[in-house]
Parts: sequence; structure tokens; C-alpha cells
Amino acid sequence: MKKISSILSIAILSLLMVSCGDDDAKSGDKRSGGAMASNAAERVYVAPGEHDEFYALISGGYSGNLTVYGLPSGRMLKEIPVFSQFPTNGYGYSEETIPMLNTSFGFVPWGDSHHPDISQTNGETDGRWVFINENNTPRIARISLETFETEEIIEIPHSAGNHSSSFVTENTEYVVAGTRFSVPYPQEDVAISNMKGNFKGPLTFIAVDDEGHMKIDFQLKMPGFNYDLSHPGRGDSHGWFFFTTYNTEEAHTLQEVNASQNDKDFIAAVNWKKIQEYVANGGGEEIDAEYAHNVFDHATHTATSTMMKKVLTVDPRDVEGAVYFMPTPKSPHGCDVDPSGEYIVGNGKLSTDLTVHSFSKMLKAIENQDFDGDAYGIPILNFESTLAGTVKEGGLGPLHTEFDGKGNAYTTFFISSEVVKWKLGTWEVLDRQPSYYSVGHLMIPGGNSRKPEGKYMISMNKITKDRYLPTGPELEHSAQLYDITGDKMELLLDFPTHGEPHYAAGISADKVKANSKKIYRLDENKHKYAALSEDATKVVREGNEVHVYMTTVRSHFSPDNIEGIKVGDKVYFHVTNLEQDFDVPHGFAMIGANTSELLIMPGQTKTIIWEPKKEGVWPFYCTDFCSALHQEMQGYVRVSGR
Ligand code: CUK
Ligand code: CUA
Repeated sequence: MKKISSILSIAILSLLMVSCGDDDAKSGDKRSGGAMASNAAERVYVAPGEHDEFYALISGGYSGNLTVYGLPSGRMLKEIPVFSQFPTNGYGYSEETIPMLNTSFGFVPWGDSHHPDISQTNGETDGRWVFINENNTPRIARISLETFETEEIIEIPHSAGNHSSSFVTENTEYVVAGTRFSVPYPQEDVAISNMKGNFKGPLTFIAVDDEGHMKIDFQLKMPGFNYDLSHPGRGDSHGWFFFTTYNTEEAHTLQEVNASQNDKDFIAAVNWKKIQEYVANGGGEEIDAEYAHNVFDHATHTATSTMMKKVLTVDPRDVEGAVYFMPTPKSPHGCDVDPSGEYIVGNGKLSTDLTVHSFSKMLKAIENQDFDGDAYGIPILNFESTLAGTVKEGGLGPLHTEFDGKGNAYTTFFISSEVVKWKLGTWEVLDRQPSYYSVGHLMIPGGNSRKPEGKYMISMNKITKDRYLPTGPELEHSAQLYDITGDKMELLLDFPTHGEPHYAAGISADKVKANSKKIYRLDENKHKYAALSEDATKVVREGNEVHVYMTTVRSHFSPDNIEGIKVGDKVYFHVTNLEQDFDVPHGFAMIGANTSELLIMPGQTKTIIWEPKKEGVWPFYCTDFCSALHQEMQGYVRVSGR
């Protein structure tokens, strides 16, 4: 590969920095709405009592959570705790959910989530689950779209900066995780300058079964590049997975002069079906690995964490035809596959053009062995031989692309702060709209599948500036909703989003199974400390541990007067909510408890620990307004000296 000291790259990088400054490129017309539809208000208005047409599941970035919005209204419906403790409902604080945040590094109650992706059947979003990655302490979570709760978290061993994740194949055979940092594989104490040629970039393929349970099938021991975004093939390219790479120079310090020298990095094309077969026939090598696998069980309402010890690793060179590199200009970030599966779009973030590869040309090039050498034994395909086309004058700093299912693609440009619509096949630019400001990802419901629901697009912008009433230097990020049914994109709405929403997944509401029904049934409650009726409530002492089997129902706790507790005891409140209605939670808060409160759903049992420090008579109460007598929902614990 040709090494050129890329002056353009550096120029663009400096632009990248100033684009966040006060004089945004192309954002001079502040607070004008771009191509704002005159009847925009009407088109996003969802009348009181009416429901939105789509769910938008928006990553909460460094909040570690996933936030649910309705489209087109932009109304925030729920925040789902995933990788972070959440006092609102005690997630990560209650004894039942603490194991969800266990890792090989111990309890890690925070995360940086980036890319949600909805499970698919036959290439269509199916509304069963949404997966999301955690970048910092590499993990993938599965959230049920029936309960809107996090049900499973698997840690990714031998990975660092779990970024190319968590995209699913078209029948949810795999959810895939990459590594943004190359690392010693397995980890060891070596000089950082030892990196080049020695560090690896393992790509992890996690099999998903019919119940949604995740299990690492294999890890592909790739060369030590940085792996960025990824996308599964679909249709004809089903069976392949594509990953962008950057820093193929393998520089261990990423001052731009070191890491952006190569004019082209790669898109790695991985034939996972071949590797799956190889592994099924006993291929690969088991190596030591330490990673937590945390599963929430619905019958017991309790999560368990298992520490796994081995992972199967595959050297791509051992599987004929498993991996090829497609040269792609200018440090590609996004890697997006169109609904037909034929086009693979590489967004070179230091470029103005977009490079589109053709899957069918790629197959031909492989057949003809149209190679330009290799990288660590992996064939590099000739650039021209896979090139389908180039989108010229797209803008500056392309990041991500989505599709509307009508032959059009939409690409975000961070530096020139705009969304550009272009045509697949002819590569002509059809429309461009400024974003306010500096857009990262964009999302079209189903835009990651064979059947996009191409009615709306949201752009998720990094800079908020003057879009809302000022709230100090920290401003929530801003999303913008466009109607994309016409020739031109029409801006309809701005709405703030929580954390940094790198990406989002969308689905029409009628495909989601959540409805007004009871999730936790009392008659199916297998929690070890459940009290299924008021008669079953009790206080049991075991040494200095005290278990209070408590129930709640409008509007009292049972028991509500507890005596015989001593300073130094460890008191477990196991609270079962006996309500019959599906949506009447009760809360439980104890004075001085430093482990948050509980929010217990009907039929559910949850546990919180309280360690009294002082003698006295101490109150507890219900935190969730549950009836006219909510304020009467209270009790006392008497604490005596030892
Ligand atoms: S990344 Cu944030 S804008 Cu994590 Cu998908 Cu490109
Ligand atoms: Cu129960 Cu308020």
C-alpha cells in the first residue's frame, strides 16, 4: 500500500477541530430551520391520548443507557438502564440486578453505549430484542422489547474499545463485536512500542439462540489495526460481515501524522459462514479468557453472573477464503450495507468523497485473485476491482449512511454539518440539508435491514449551541427529524436527547410486542424471598442478617412495624408487590439507605440492603405515587443497641 504523507488529512483534521468553534461552517443561518416544512407542526403533532407511529431507541452514550422516544413527536417515553446504575428503579442497586453489572474487572456500574441494533428475521426488524454495545469495558447487552428491560449482558474478552458493535445478521444468528484498540492477545505486560505486528484486533462473533441468549462462538484473531464500524451483509451478501479499519499503520501514538499516513485503510470482509463451518468441524483453538456472562431470569426476577474461562480463537489464515481486505480511502469510519446487500459504503472521514464497493464485484475479484499483495497473510483486493462508484462532492467528513429502501442513501457529514441524499447506482447527489450542528449518526427506522421503513429520518447532532433555551455550558445533544418521503428532505422538528446518542434503532410501533399486560405474574413468581400473600410475610434472623419478607398493596406495607433490629445488622428488605393491575408499581425507601430505593412492578419481588448505624425508630415509605393514600404508605423500623 502506498504511503503518502497526507497533507489533506491534516488540513481536514484541523477543520474538524474548528468546526466545533463559534464560526461553524455552513451554520451561519442560525436557528433558521433549513428546508423547514410550513406545516411541520401539524405533521409531528400527536394529539393527547394518541400514540406515535414509531419507536426510536436512542443510545444514551456515556449515560450507559438506552432511551426510548416516540416518532414523529420526539417525546421521550422511557430511559432503560443498561450499563449504568439507575436510582429511578434501583437497577444495579437491588440485589436482583447488581449481578448484571459484574465484569472480570469487578462491579462496573457505568458504561458508554453506542450502537443499538434490533433483532431481525429474514432481514427485517422483528421487534424481539435490541442489542447495544458498551465501549469502555467491552460488553454487549440484550434488552427485551416486550418488557423494555435489560435481560442479558455479556463481556467481550480480549477486546478494548468495543466499538464496531452491536450489529446483527439477518436472522440474528450472530451479534458481532469488534475492538477499537489493538491489544496484546491475550493481554500481557509488554512495551507499548512493541505494538506493530504483535498486537491483535480480535473480532468476536456471539451466537444468539431462539430465547435470545448469547454465547461467544469464536473470536477472529485479526491483525492489530483499529476496527471501527461494522455491518452485516444481507440478501446476496448474507454470510459476510464488513468492518472498517483505521490506523493500519499500527502507530501506537495516534498523533495524526502517525496514524493517517496511509492513503487507504481497509474494509475487512469476513465470510462468517465459512468460519462458522470451520468451528463446527472442530477448528480453532481454545485459549484462556475471563469474562462475565450475566443473565436476568424472569421466573426468579434475579440475575446471575457466571465467570467464563475460555474462548475459541480462529486465525483467519487457517480458513481458506475467510477474510479479504478492500482498500478504502481516508480512514473510513462508517461501513454501511444497502438493503439489497450489493453495496458496501465506506465513509472515509478525512475525505470529501464516498467510496462504494460492490459485493458482486468483490466475489469476482476474489475468483480472479485480483490481489494487490497481502497484509499479514490476508489478501488485499485491488481497489478498482471492487469499486462500484464514488459519490463526489458529498461534503466534508462523511461518517454514516442509512437507506430508505427506495434506492436512496443518506450520509452524514460532520465537518460540513449536513445530511446528503444520493442515489445508489448513479451516485448523484439529490439533496443536501444543513444539520444544526455537526451531525454524527442518522437513523431511518429499519434503515439497517432489507426493509427500511423510509418515512422519517433523524439526524443526531453533536453540537447543540443555540437550538434550545440555554442550560449552561452543558447542553443535551440535539436530534432533528426529517420527512424523507418526498424528493427533498423536509425538517420537521428538533428535540433534545440524553447523553451522546451515537446511534439509534427505529421500528414501527405495531411490530413491537410490548402492550398493556402483566409482565411479572404473582402465580409465576419463583423469587427465593417472595411473599405471595400478606399471610406469608415474616421477619427471619440468621445471625446478624435479617430477612424481611414484605408485601405492598395499595396502600400499605406488610409488616409496617418492625422491631428487634440491632445496630450492625444487615437487613434485607425483600419486597413483593401484590397488585393485580399491570402498571401500579410501589416504591420502597429506607432512611439512610445508601443503595438507592426500589421500584417494584406488580407481581415482582425486589431486594435492598440496609445496614442501620444508629439506634432509634426509623421510617420507610413508598416513593411512587400510587393512590390517594400514597402518603399513608409508610412504616417504622426500631433499632436497638447491640
Ligand atoms: S460512532 Cu459516534 S458518530 Cu460510536 Cu457510531 Cu460515528
Ligand atoms: Cu405505594 Cu405509593
